[in-house]
Amino acid sequence: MQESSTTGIVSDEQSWWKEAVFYQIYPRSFNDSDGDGIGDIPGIVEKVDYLEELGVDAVWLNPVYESPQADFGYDIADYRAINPEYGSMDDWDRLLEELHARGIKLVMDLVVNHTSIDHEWFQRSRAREGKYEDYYIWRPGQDGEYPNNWDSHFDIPAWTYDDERAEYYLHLFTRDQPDLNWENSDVREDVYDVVSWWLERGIDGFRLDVINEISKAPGLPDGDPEAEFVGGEHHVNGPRMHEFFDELAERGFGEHRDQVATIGECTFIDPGTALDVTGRESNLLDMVIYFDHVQLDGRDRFDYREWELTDLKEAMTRWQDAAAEGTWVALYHSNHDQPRAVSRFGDPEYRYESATMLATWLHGHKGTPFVYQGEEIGMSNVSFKSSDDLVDPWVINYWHNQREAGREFAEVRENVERLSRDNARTPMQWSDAEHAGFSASEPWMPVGDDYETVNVAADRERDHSVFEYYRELIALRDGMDVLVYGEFDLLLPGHEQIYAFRRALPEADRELLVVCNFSAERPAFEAPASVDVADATVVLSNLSEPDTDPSALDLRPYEAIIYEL
Ligand code: TEU
Repeated sequence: MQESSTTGIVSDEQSWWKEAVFYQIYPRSFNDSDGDGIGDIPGIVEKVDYLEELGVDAVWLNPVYESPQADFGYDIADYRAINPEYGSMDDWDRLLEELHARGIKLVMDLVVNHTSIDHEWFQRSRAREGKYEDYYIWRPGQDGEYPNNWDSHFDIPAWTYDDERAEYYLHLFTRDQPDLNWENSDVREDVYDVVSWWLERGIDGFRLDVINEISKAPGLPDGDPEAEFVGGEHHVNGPRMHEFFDELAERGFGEHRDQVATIGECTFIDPGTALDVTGRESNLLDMVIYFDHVQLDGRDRFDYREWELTDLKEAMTRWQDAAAEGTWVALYHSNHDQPRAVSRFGDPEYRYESATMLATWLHGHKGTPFVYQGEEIGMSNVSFKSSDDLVDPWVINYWHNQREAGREFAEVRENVERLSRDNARTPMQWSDAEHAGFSASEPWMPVGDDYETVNVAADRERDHSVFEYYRELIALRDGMDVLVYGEFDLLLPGHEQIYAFRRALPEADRELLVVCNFSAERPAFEAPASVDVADATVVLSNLSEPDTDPSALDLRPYEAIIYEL
């Protein structure tokens, strides 16, 4: 397994995936090698040296399987084939080889709550063919109405009527993503075969999409179809979840389970349930992707609301407490489903400062940091001039509902610009060349307006670049057990501008103090009496000439400093 870290004295059990920094690649928007405007696998291969230079240890690749792309790959038509737009299985083999040659691991996306309507299983199920008849969740309507009052995550009813079968099928996401019926053991066996098939190809793990939704509530359908629709939080953590998780771990992951990383995306999860699924009750997951900190601004309901820094502290600390109790968490402030962090938690006017402060803040917590493509150069949200600019099915549903309610696009534009997933999916900005160096032709999504100044090539020319700072921060984690395994202790919990905390690994006699200014102002930081700063030295800071004495700091806008105590 993993090379052990330098001090060798840690309280937690060591694992490569705890010590790693992951880089997330959204293939459609990363790098286009063949000039069709769509990113592809050979395009990723062209950039493996870039990943090595950045210093990441593992890649999480969003779905690259055959798919009609109704939800851009989260609607899978064939789990064992590569989407032709992205290349071939040979290209994928090459990618794995090139990453492994550089010591970088590869984690794939496992989407088995649902498939695409184009999947052969669904085609056979809708035709009631043999064992496939119950592969999905089919129900008759209730007097011409939906089978129950469940709403999908994407602002549409969770049921769609299929003319061929003359029944409704359940879909917790788009209409093109029917939910698999996990109650059926044939379905489960087929899923386990898919998992083993990929593990045998030598991958290093899976990120498991919405995995806590696979077990649906008992007695489905229930609920009054005429009652108001209820949302996604009602169909998570179902009654057979632990049983299915254990079976998947045993029969799907089998002998590979201990070597690979399993990262569970768990919607609406609480810390107690996270402890359960990371070992207390079932042993499928190594770590969870939780949502509290990315729902503060209303993103789960597509309805922007103001939030305060103390809300963020509470959301993160709940999960740091869970980490202390023995669960492990994925640390992220960005991904393909989230608006860009610089716009959301920082300030694009202070792009360098806020991008680097947010990186310090995130990587400073206990857990495994994930860097989403473009984050390492401080890419920010984009503007949507009209409804024609919307691409993601979720935001399109939201807009259609608003339009039906009589609203103009101008009235919802702010919500869309702040919260849309499209913000994260614009092409990676490699240079100031046409189409940001992403493609030789018009990309599938427009490039960000700022690509001429915000791009990899330009960033690397700068004295202080976001990219260079990420490199330093990622390198710092290597051999710094306190950053990986140290206890987390929030300081100044009530402060609305400063987010400060301590990390401590008493066994190794190491202690860090992390101070982050989340504002464009100059708040004063005063070290609490409980923190001994007498021997403090600066380990890393995002601005030059940081104050070497943390007992009383006059912080600059978006300044971040890590001290060793
Ligand atoms: O995301 C699940 C998802 O949509 C979450 O954002 C969650 O449902 C929401 O925050 C709750 O309101 C995963 C993938 O990351 C996403 O890209 C897919 O669209 C989705 O599953 C369906 O596969």
